[in-house]
Amino acid sequence: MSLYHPLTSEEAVRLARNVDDFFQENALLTCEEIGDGNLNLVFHIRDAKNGKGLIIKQALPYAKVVGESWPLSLDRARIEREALQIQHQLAPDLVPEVYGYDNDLAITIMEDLSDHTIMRRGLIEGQTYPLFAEHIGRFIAHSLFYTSDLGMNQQEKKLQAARFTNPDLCKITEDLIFDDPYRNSPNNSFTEDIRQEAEALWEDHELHLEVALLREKFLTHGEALLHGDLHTGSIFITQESTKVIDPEFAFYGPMGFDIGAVLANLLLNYCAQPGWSPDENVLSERRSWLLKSVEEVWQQFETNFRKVWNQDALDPLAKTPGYQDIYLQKVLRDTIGYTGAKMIRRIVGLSHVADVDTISDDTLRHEAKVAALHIGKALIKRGRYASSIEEVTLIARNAKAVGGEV
Ligand code: SR1
Ligand code: MG
Repeated sequence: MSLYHPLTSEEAVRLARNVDDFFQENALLTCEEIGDGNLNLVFHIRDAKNGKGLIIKQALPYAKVVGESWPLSLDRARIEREALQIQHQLAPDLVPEVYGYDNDLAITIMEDLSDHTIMRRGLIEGQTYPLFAEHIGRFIAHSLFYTSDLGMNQQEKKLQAARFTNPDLCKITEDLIFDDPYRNSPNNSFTEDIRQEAEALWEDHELHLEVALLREKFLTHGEALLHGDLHTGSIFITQESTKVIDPEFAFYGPMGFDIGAVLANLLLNYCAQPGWSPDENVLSERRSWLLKSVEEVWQQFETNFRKVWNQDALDPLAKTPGYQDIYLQKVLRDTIGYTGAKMIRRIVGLSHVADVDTISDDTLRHEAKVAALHIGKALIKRGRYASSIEEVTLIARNAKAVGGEV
């Protein structure tokens, strides 16, 4: 019989007390359920006296955002926890520490990051983060390189890929990113003011071809252990620190998918900023930072990836002249395509982003959506032919829908 049941706060506190050497024996512990995502319960347990805390995350057997009619495997809790442990090993300063777990209850007990802010919230409020690009570029480079055939034993990699077979969560991505937006799917969710733009996506056969190729790559190219959902809601941040959380969508897929997730969410915020910035000067500063970050995230990824490749590559042919450059060009092209796909899904698909949807001014919210669709489409169509990251920022800067020139 399964031991699984959703935890009560009392049970969460009991589990927290059992973590070795963490809370003092008689500590007065408080517990708050703070899960605001689509899929899980999240308990924050703190010592009322000194504020020391930890997090217990529990997977629910269905997608919270839809309800019990959308069942999801609880094994994703194990997948998330194992991915966190691997990523923490590869980038210890950039991933929270796991203190414990219980596979039957589908829980992971981990470091409390409540002194950090969710990056999406910070960006909406106009914050900029000077170390973000270096941190996330290094996280992506290390977590991808050392779990790929380049950086780990190729037989162990196959066994590891089997442990990260994640069909339920991959199906969410396959449907919500690479299917629904391109047809009249009941899963789609968009406002009437963008119906014309949404319906144009259903008829754009040039776009469909590129999305089909991106989808095929997502389905078949097990290059590295991806985070799988690396948007700005999966990143906790301060001016000094960046922590990547929530890898429950982890699986072996194409590297560009993770990088594209980061860039797409910077660009969604870029499209939304007219709705958040108090005046033109602030808007221009924030947008410059966002576009600079798009370029720097890629550059930091590339620099770190080349460095670990040159130091640690295990593949016998890795040092072949020209191979590294061709490999990185492929990752760049994939990144650009996935960036576009991840922008479009957040405007017309099931699950949106607060950056755009919570803009209070109707016109600015509408314009943000149109801009995101415009840039997203252009990136998907450009991806396969691109040769530099600057092509992405040029497309964003020049998009008519954001007040550009083209
Ligand atoms: C039903 S889950 C919807 C979305 O939330 C997650 O963060 C993923 O991005 C997923 O596509
Ligand atoms: Mg998540």
